[in-house]
Amino acid sequence: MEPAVRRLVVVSNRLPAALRQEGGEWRIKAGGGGLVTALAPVLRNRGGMWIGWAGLSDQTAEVDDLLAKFSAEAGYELSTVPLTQDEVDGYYFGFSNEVIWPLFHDLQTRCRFDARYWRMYLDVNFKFAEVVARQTTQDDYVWIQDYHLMHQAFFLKSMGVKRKTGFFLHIPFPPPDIFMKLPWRWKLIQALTEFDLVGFQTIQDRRNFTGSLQRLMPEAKVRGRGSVVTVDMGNRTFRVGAFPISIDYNQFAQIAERPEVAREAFNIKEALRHRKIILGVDRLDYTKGIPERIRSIQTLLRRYPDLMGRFNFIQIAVPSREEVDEYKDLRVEIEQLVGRVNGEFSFPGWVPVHYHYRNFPPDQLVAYYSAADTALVTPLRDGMNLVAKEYCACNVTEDEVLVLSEFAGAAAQLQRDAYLVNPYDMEGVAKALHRVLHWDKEERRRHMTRLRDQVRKNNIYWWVDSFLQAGISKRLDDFPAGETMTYERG
Ligand code: ADQ
Repeated sequence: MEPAVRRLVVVSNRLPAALRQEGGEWRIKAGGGGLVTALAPVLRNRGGMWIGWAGLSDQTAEVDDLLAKFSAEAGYELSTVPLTQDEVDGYYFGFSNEVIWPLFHDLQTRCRFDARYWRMYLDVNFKFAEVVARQTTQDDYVWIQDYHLMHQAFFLKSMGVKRKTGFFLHIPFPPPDIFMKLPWRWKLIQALTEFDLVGFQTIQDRRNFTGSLQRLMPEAKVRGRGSVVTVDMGNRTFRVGAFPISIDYNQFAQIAERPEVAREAFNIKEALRHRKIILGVDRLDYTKGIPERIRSIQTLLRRYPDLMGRFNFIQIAVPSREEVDEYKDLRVEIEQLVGRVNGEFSFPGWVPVHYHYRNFPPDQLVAYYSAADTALVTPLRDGMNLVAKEYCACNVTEDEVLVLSEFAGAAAQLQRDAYLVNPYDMEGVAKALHRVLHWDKEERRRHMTRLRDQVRKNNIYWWVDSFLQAGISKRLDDFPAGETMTYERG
């Protein structure tokens, strides 16, 4: 029988709080992005803890106070791992974002394989592991998140610290031919075998991982079938599974049903004179395929001039990694493309592409999801893509269409009812858009109803349950919620 697990401890690069200075004063708010969206409801009021970096190289008492206040409101403990600027540069901007991020998204030509990055990545992982060792006990389940922290179990074990560990990779795992290009491939894959459970977004990612593992460590034998399998390393075993992450479906659907959000959605439609709306929503990142998407819109208008003036494409891009040159260049490229397409096709009273470069509050984002007739979710490669699922949850009228990249993890679950496209094939995307813009109500409803059913059933709580079940034979409800619990299970 499994020993009792007392607490759930999440470890990620960033704490789920974003700090910024305004007029000399620090302010704090809940962080954005897929990871926080997914995990904050899981820890709330269940006696959990979140360990991570606060996002600053110089943490003052004022910041500590803000974090303590945030923690009290969030309903779980926070524990910070302080990092210096050099550490952030080497481990975060360097190894995580210039090596692993592009490599794991199959974009190896963007990688900078710098040995200094690798050393700093190891140093910082060791530092994280020291905090994890100090802040946790053998009764905790330590759930490590994402590609920044792949060496946690390895360092905990090398310190002689026994913990039950699970690791979840939010981004894809590349095919063996691409993974093999990593100069530190053996050490990295060996470190992953030290977790008790390694989770991926899709079965294909899991296969890519076991494929690379068997090439590099031929003693590894994979046993079992289904979404979770066992890997036998000779002297020990660990488990590997596919756990497609999801969203809090009910929360999105409920926001979409609120009268003020429905009104805002109507206002958006009215401002665009009830033309069809095609929507893109992404972090501004080169994996999301935003330039290719805008070119697809250009192709759509060139091939089908009858569509002139009959739809608007709205691209919402949330600023991301703004300090990095590559991201600055991408922003310029997107802005130029928007200008070019609008310059080519606008006429009095109609501008085809609307572009917003900012963070949107949840209500406003949901209003856009509800107003849109078609979501165009076309990453070049994506671990999952929560936007695709959020869009379905918000379509309470079930009268909309999801056009989805076949290279998003979400395609594995949604392929039957999303219209799948290859984001590199701009003619193909244009054709797909032309076709779905002409779908009748019945066809739209048939597909959207099934998409929503799929996301509702396989929601974020299902994701947590399936991971915990595989990791420690427990479910989320086994970590009892306190009286102040503020949300309901979906
Ligand atoms: P991300 O790459 O951040 O996540 P995604 O899954 O699409 O990608 O999540 C983005 C989140 O940001 C969504 O929750 C969305 O609502 C929010 N967002 C986007 N634009 C916004 C805006 N302008 N204003 C406010 N919020 C906005 C990583 C992986 C993904 C994986 C997730 C979860 O890259 O593949 O799905 O983690 O595992």
